[in-house]
Amino acid sequence: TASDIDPKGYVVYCPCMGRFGNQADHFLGTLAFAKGLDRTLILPPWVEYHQGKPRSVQVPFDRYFKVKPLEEYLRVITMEKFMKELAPSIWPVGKRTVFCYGPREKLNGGTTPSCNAKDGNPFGSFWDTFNIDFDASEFYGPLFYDVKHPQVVQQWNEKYSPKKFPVLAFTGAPAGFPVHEEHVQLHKYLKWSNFINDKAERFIRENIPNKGKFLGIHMRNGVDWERACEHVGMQKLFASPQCLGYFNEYGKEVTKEMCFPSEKTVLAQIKKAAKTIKASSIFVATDDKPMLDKISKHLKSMKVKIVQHLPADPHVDLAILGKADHYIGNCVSTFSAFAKRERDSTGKSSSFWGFERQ
Ligand code: GFB
Repeated sequence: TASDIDPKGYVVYCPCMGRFGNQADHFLGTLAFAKGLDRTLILPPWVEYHQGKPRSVQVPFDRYFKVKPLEEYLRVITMEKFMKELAPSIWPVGKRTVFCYGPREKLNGGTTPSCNAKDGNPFGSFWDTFNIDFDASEFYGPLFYDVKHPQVVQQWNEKYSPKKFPVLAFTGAPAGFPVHEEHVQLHKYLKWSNFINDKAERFIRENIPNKGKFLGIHMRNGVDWERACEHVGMQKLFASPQCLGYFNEYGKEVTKEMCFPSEKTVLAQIKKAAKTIKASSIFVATDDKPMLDKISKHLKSMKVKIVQHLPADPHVDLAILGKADHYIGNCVSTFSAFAKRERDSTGKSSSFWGFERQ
């Protein structure tokens, strides 16, 4: 009904960059952006890349997270609900403008400057999920997302009033990457859905002895990561500010051991942490090599059970990592960073491979 429409307008975007961890970083920044403009945030689905599928798969936001806790921070609506109930009146076909900083080059030529918002994967499949075509492009540059400054908010509202532009639809997240320092704490509004949480709890109940503590570890060790870690030596790489600080106040560069720690380092840190917390089990999450035998051999003098959740489910892995008594993650991975933020928000301890804050 019309009374449901937010006169202050809406923000929506395509989580078009990276996989879950990257998208979560962007999501936190976008929360702050929508809040700054005092608009309702339309919760976009998560974009996934499934093997054998040429186009991305869109998973409704609320399959993984509860909507209600977010409402404590700002007004939100799922994209499914918005498109079904409100778009026909507030954002009808024929009146859909897409926003980008500046024109984006069309993959196969094209002459008029445009956001080309649906060009390529996942861009096309994302908007197609809701049968959205754009009628116009709007280049918002040199405006930027830093709406913590009141004058920036004013500029956005003057240029794009909610009356003229009820929906600001962005080709990509209106947020920085990695997540800005002041937005890290917004993670507390991200609460796993019952669907994910129940799976995590069942796994723990059935596989992790309830006597003694459990250590959760995330090992990012696939070939894509090995390649990404060729860029070590830089001041910043993906999520590295979570360790080095946003101004490199805790370390001047990303090292190989932080990004792609040696087996020796990994095994030694697991043993040390397991001893310190008196772990009776170790939960292993990884995109590739779980090293179960190696870990078990290295810890053979201790009585610990080593478990992994199979088949692989990244969200359940993260939810389990969030519940561990201690956690070791990767400084550079945004997937690791997700678990670290969740644990910070609930007061749980974490450490990192190959890095210690002095
Ligand atoms: O989440 P993500 O953006 O984090 O991408 P990074 C890594 C993906 O790998 C996850 C899978 O979304 C999962 O699908 N994955 C990683 C895992 N660790 C685990 C795990 O412990 N368990 C399971 N089940 N799955 C960035 C990418 O990854 O890496 C960038 O997003 C780029 O686009 C860069 O490719 C090299 O920050 O780790």
